[in-house]
Amino acid sequence: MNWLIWCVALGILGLAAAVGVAIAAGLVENWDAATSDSFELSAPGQSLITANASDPPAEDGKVLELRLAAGSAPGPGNGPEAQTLDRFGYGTYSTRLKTADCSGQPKAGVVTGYFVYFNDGQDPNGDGVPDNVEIDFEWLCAEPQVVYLTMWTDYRDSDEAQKRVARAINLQSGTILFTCYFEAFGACQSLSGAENQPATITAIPGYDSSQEYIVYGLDWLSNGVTWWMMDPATKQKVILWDYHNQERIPPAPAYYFTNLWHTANWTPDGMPEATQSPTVPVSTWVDWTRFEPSGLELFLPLIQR
Ligand SMILES: [Ca+2]
Ligand SMILES: [Ca+2]
Repeated sequence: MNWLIWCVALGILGLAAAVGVAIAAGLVENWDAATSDSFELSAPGQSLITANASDPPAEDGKVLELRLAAGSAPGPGNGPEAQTLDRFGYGTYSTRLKTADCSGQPKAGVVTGYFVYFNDGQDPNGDGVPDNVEIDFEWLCAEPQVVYLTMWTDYRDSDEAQKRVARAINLQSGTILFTCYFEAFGACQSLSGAENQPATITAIPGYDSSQEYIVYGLDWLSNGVTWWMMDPATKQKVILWDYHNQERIPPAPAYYFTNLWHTANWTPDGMPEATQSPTVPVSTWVDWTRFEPSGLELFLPLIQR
């Protein structure tokens, strides 16, 4: 490395120190203790969230259990949730989890969410809609063979103004259900080219997110976001969506979440009645949760409170 590069690197470190942020060292949470140094755990009402719960299929036998109470009201604010104390930026996020099992109640409306999120109502990108930093994995318990992948740059709750891209995949059949850009709920603008890769997905026979622990992850960089998982049978990485279009990738650090909640209005295609609150408690199980900052992008493995 020549002296000029050293000067630039030292300048960046100095700037980071000057504005009161630190270079993130990464995060590994195995959920093998009653409390976490990295996450705040919350569970309103009769719901529960319990770290260091025992479950033999976990790699270390210990998990985080998010238990959504029977009769829970709709909305993510009414379910158990793990949220980091710090914000994280570009890098690789991964988890090993098992989603809620509603097989005893086919019309239950329950979402398991694994995602990053930050929205303070400000509009740094200046498009008139508050910036919404959010990249999601989500599963509906009424269709545990389908994974929903979503990325937002802007959202306003009052009128649902939004800019987001989303893809849904039935992994059991290897069917991409949609790959779209949205400026309103339900208004799909189909994506193509670099925003629609891979264009086909190979089936994972028997895939059911609620029946076994599976590793899921996403790589968040300024010019691309890749959602992936590990095939539980072959142990090979499966690329679910390798998305490229820089203007639709959120550029600011975000909090890191896993949650479980009742939805009364988001239903699988062809299952409009899957809106019931659970009649018995249902749980999502998390073996571990990790973040590894990108080695390529100096500026955004920043953490901020
Ligand atoms: Ca905006
Ligand atoms: Ca564990």
